[in-house]
Amino acid sequence: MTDAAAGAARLEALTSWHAEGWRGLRVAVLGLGVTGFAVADTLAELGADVSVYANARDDERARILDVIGVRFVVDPLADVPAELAASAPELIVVSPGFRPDHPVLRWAADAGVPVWGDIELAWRVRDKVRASEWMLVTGTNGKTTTVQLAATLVAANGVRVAPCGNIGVPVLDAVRDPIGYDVLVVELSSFQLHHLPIAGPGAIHPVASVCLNLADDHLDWHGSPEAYRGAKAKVYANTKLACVYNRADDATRAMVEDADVEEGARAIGFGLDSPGPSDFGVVDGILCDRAFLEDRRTAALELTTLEELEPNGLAVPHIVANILAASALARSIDVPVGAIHDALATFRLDAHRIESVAVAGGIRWIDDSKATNPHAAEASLAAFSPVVWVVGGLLKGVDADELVRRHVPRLRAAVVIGRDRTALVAAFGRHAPELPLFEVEADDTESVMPDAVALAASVAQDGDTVLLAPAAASMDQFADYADRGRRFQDAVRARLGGEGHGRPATDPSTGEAD
Ligand code: UMA
Repeated sequence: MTDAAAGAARLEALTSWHAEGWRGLRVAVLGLGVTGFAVADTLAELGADVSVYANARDDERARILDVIGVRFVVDPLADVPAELAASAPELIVVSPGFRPDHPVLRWAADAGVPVWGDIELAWRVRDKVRASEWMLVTGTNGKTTTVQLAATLVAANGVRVAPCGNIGVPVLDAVRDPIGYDVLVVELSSFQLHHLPIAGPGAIHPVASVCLNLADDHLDWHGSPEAYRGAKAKVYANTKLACVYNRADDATRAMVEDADVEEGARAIGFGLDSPGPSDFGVVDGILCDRAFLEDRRTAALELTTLEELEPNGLAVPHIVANILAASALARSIDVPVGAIHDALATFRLDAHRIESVAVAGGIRWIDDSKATNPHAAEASLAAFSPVVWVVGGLLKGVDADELVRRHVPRLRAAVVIGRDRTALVAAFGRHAPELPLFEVEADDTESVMPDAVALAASVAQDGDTVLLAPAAASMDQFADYADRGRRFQDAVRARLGGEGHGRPATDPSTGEAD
């Protein structure tokens, strides 16, 4: 056997926490964020010979790596570090933020060094405590809300379940939980999916899976819409019971049709219209399961109603779509509809997701800072009218022109934030030359939101919604979307003083799903 063949055979056999081959395996880990740290810690525990490479130092993590015997190299990573090449790694485990055309990944491809993501590693070692079933959730928008919903619904049936993945908790941390879980609901970003194999020992076999929707995002990372779509489509590979897709988004249906799934897996559609047999949907304000019941040709099961969802701010169309998708995942593993109904009654959305900040003088102020791409802003805009729209930030190579064009009729005015506002201002110029348009020229983090809020207040009228739905990432002016949302809320409260009061932001009568 050649060295390469022996190396491949060794990695092939690494399908269990308890496999012999981890010991002494030379692994290079790329990145020392949340992922890189969990990967290095896991591999050290498995007895591998681990080196971590990152372009910035993290003192706290570096100190712990030192204690657990992991080498840490800080290097700009503009090219392949000499130390990495010289160490001849048998495996590279890459953090999701590294672009596929990164020099180290190109070098690995040329040198024949296998590259895994953290998700593949987690799948291979999932039997550390007890092998749980995995549910996979991806999509351009609504992933995190759907993961939280699905985990809440599954837990309502007395099952030990963890939401994890791109949501912020590495899957490796869930896998190494001392008690273990029956079910993991895993949020997968397109970056994580890109690195996942769909066949062979590293390929996930989920019990159920969903791609919630597909719109252009992260094109700078993937290189093309096709590559982004291809990554998302991997979510359905090898699904055992239910491939859940969005009836209003043909791209997700096509992904299911093209997927290689396990014998007996079903395609389950969700949407805001009436469900067919094998679907989840809405009839006369009632959310229904018409998939997981014997007599689905003639009957449906009631999950909850829009009226019951309304007081908690959950009756907004795109959240209803997320609820239907999460219910489909939960029903695929036999969570009773009664348990779903009761769990939904107490579910709350996270901060900065169409969060109502205040209502004052007939104007409501909504923080949807989490709308970090045009598709998310679309769903948010569709739920309100008339709108003073606070928009802008880092567009990540995505074109917002169409979004602006479609929503002009519902706009009272637009307030453009962000360091580079050229593309958005040009889009408004093309599609709404008459619309009052304000640019926030201040560029220091402190002033952006107070200025934006003052401009919005100067134009908003009784009955309007001032909506922060930036359609863009935040990092040009803020630490992250939460920082951006917090600063918006602070600015609104500072301006209104004691005047405003929060209340759930829902208007189920308007808009469309994502
Ligand atoms: N690094 C380099 N060079 C690079 C890129 C990164 O050296 O070219 C190093 C950094 O110095 C740092 C580390 O890599 O040491 C950071 O790695 P990372 O960017 O992969 O981030 P993590 O901290 O590991 O967090 C990742 C996800 N981040 C990204 O995909 C960018 C987190 O999603 C996720 O919660 C976490 O793993 C756990 O799974 C965040 C995200 O923004 C929230 N995701 C995108 C999204 O949701 O749209 C995809």
